[in-house]
Amino acid sequence: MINFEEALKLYDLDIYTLGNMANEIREKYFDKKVFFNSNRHINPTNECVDFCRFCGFSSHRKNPNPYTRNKEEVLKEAEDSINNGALELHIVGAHNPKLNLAWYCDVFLELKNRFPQIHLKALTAAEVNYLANLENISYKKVLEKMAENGVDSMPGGGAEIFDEQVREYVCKGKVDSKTWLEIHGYWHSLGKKSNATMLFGHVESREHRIDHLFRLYAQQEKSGGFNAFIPLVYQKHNNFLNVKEFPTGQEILKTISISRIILSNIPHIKAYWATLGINMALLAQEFGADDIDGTIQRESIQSASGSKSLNGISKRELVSFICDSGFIPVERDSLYNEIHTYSREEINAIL
Ligand code: V47
Repeated sequence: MINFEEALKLYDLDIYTLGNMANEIREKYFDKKVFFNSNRHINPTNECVDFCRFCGFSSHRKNPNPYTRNKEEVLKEAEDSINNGALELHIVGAHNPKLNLAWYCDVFLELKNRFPQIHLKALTAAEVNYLANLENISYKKVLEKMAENGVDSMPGGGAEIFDEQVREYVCKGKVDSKTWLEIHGYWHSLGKKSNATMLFGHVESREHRIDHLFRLYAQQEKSGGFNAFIPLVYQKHNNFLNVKEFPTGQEILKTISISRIILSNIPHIKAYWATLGINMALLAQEFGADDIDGTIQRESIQSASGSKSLNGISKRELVSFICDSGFIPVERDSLYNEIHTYSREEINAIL
């Protein structure tokens, strides 16, 4: 394992040298495969008691359209998504006292009863922490209830940047870094998997990113349940972070490559196309990433701040883009079991 200074120095390498180092690792494990899944994002509410400066999704002065769905509306949305081919529901929202733990558990249980085959990926560690405070119970209790009521895995949201000073500025009041990591650790101890994110390209420095990666590495050594790391590129519109300088393409690719090198104990690096754009997400596959996320169907968080991901992407398009970029599209389930590998002939036939 390299130390902090050595990790930081990786940024000084030229993009090709660094990219090759990361690509060697991704090819050793996954050759030319690019993983994706058939998923659907469902966001039951955008009414949030917390205030994150980077967020354009929650209802506030710049996005004055508050909504809170009822259970039937969420179930209907889920049913439509499943009819459209979703194998995973990614359910996250805002910190809203109208939707308590009992409400979420009721929805999860009903979803599992009606659609037992579906994988439920739900509630970020930030939401878990919020619900624990709302109910005046421990986060452990919240996680146990989620598991009892059918949640299969947890998404990686809410990590933002672990450095306490940056965190205080960008998302004051949200789950603290130590608790975010502990929540994932306890979830892993229940035999469950989760992901981890990092929001970058705003007010943080390279040092803050390396620190974030090192904290994740250390947690993974302890609890081992992270499947994927997802470096999310900050989208600038419709929020309250007054950022003037954005990361260059090279800085983004270097950050992805460095993630692959440092996080040797996390199997997958996801280049989330909703924050990178599809072309950059494909290019990132040559710089250490091996996953691109999925069809999504509807994306409300990043698109609220400017990304072009509102209506997801069709499976046909996704597999043909992956194949045209010289890679092998592999549809996976939510736990990275391979479902189907697409050949060029098959893709030509469905286009
Ligand atoms: O934690 C909010 C981010 C995250 C902005 O686990 C923004 O597979 C960019 O975590 N620009 C939620 N990002 C999304 C998330 C996620 C997405 C896809 C897959 C998985 C997974 C997890 O969205 C939040 C926050 O960091 N976010 N605002 C913005 N302006």
